[in-house]
Amino acid sequence: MSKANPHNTPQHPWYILGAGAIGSLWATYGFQSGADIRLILRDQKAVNDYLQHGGIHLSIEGKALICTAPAECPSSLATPIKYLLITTKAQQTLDALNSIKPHISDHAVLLLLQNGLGIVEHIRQAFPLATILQGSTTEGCYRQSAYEFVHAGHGHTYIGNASQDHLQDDTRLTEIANTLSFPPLAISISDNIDEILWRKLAVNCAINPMTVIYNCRNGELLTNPKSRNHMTEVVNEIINVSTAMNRDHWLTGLHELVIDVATSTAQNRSSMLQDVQAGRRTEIDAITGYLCQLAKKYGVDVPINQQILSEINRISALDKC
Ligand code: KPL
Repeated sequence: MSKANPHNTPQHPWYILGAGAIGSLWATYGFQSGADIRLILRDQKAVNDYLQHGGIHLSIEGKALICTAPAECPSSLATPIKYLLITTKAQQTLDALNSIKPHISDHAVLLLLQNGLGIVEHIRQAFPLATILQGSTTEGCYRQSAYEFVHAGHGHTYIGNASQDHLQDDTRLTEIANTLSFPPLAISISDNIDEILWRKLAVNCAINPMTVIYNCRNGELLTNPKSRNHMTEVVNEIINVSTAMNRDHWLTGLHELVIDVATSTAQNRSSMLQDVQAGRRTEIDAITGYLCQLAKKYGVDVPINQQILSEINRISALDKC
């Protein structure tokens, strides 16, 4: 029996592209609250594994929640996609979107919820009529095994119009936010999502690659004087880039923010450290790489971040040997 949908739902299901930690978090709470959620997995093998595993298992404070939402792969998709939540890793996004492009309606709503920046410009070119939204979340969720996740900490999520995009009015945005606010996940709309994403990028530049270089948890970056100094240098360069872009006011208190995030996530292994340890490609190009591209465009020297970019690429290449 299908569950009643208490949400102010769109007429069409929400498809979720990417069953990593954040995609699985949304899929599970959405499924549990009766929303029409469909997962898009990489291929038929992934769909079979998902079915064999009995769906996604999410544990939260000792309770286990299960999501058995329908899962499809690019070759089995039938219905046109009107609402798509994109939670793939930044570097996988374009390939994943291209694999389902024929199924995406011209005027679809595409909401990106992932670390890193620079992808939206490519998506806009490929889907010129779509409404492209971006989001940022502080929900803490990590993967234990293929379809097992832990919702480790509650956070908040903001969404907003990607800059220069077809502007959605606030009512429509609120409606979209409501259709994805599956308790306990809460989404608010922001009229300056670019600022939120820029601050998040800065925090990710200052923490994620450093945990790989120093091979440590987030909190240990602060207790080791060498890594702490190194982080300060990274942050100073980010502020210089922001100043050249007239965005310095977006980074007020950045040094303190980085310390707060490293303190409140002290026990975490950053997503980049987890990627390196699992032999996966990292998001460095969409994080430090994107910062370095902007630095070049605005004529700002960022030697420390350049060095970090090379170092992470070197470490990732070694892993593949
Ligand atoms: O976003 C993160 C990540 O690991 O990607 C932080 C904030 C650094 C928490 O671990």
